[in-house]
Amino acid sequence: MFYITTAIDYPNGAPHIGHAYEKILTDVIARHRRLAGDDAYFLTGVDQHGQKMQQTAEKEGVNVATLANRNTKKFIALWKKLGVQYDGWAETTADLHKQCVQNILTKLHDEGQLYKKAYKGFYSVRQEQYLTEKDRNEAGEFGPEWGEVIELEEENWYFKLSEHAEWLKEVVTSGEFGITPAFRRNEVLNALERAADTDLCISRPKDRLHWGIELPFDTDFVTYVWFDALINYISFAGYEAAENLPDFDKLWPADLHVIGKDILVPAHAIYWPCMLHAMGFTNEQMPTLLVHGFLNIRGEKMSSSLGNIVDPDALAEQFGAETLRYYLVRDVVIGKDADFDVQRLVTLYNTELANDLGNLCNRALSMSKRSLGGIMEASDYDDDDSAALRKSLADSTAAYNEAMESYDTSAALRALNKHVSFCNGYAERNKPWELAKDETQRAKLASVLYHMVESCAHISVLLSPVTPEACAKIHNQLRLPELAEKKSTDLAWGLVPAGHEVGKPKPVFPRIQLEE
Ligand code: ME8
Repeated sequence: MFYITTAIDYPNGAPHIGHAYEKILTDVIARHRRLAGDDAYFLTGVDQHGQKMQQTAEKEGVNVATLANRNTKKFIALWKKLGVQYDGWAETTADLHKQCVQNILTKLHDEGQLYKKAYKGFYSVRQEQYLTEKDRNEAGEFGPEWGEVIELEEENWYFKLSEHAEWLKEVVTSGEFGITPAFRRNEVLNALERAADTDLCISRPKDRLHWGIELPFDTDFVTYVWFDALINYISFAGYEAAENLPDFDKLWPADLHVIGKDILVPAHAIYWPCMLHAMGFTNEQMPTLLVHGFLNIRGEKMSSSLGNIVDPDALAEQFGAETLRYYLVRDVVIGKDADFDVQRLVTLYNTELANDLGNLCNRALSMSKRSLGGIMEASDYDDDDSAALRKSLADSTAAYNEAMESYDTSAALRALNKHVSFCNGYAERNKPWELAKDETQRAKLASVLYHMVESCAHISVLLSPVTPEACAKIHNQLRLPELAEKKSTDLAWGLVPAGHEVGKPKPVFPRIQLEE
């Protein structure tokens, strides 16, 4: 089973375009795994506890549970609208999750992995963590990335993270704890050099933060939000659970935790593997991380203070959910930052979907209807250009599969578009509309149209993880709904049977006209 998760989002507002990118990327990868013949289990959800949630609730003057529930609904509604089809939904206020976190804390406490100590120091309210001297910048200050920094003195519980640092270095270096893209691994190794001697504060006194999971062995404290949140990946996968949950042994280790670059270090690359190691997970049971970049706005970070937050719900309303899906996984190169650009969204859609693929499907079907009565004939006619088309399809399919294996959705979609462009060039060169006027060219006409229609069938299967609804429409127009059941490994030439009657074309990708 291919077990894939995303980060769980803070529902302290409405979901933004960065949240949407991550969920869509993960959905596309999960759908592609299924297309490639795997079983896949996709878990996502919301991270409802923590100081950020408590602060937002205080600012808005609402109960924090009410805030969490209200905003969680916005996330669920958006994922439905965007076709993000998850199998499991993780809400950290769920009883089963709280129970799992408390069981783990009890076990670690019993085994001497946790200790209590008093600490006085600087604390970043934004990052919800204590700062050390190493966190000061060259000017000797705590930089703006830490937000408001206050001085605190309090007793807390600590996890002996430093005891696992050597081990972590080994598994990062050996690749047993996988981090992709590979350049991110160095970032982790560098961070480990800096942080190897510090333990992790895993509690917050209740008089400061009440919105969290109570420590089972010291009820004056709640659990630090990251310690709670990371556990979602196992609690909702059935770890040590009696409830009606997935079979943990079938899911774990996670094949992929899809996360943004800001939560790689220290949370996912340091805390999480060390927590798993302390719980007794072996090297073979370590998950793999897929780290994506950030979506920025004109080179700037998206933030409510800059007022430049892009709302994916409004974009889906205006341009369609699948237009947004296509744009995000086509334009953003995995691992890299990208600038969100609505003009580019429209251009990519109009060029690659409306003009290239839409045009190919339309002309292939309408000409087949008009000149062959919609019946795809087995024709003996062949020539170099048709052989080149078949080679182009084979090459594009291979490039698509290879790119998708490394989660490079952008390269995969470029590979598909290359074949679509070839097909449109093939139509221009072979002019089926001219061939149809000459009875002696009947065999060539049938062959040319077959090559075009067959290409539409292949492309509509390969593109289906990204634009599932549009591809289902193409399958229906081809009158081949069974294409939805095809695996990428079944895509040999001849998906369209000889003698098959195709349906009428109806534009699947209408052009977007942007008003000035
Ligand atoms: O970090 N572009 O929640 P979150 C791309 N609750 N991705 C972005 C982004 C942007 N502009 N902004 C945020 C949290 N993200 C924790 C996670 S996991 C156990 C707990 C990504 O709502 C970010 O990198 O701040 C993260 O992967 C996800 O959105 C949720 O961010």
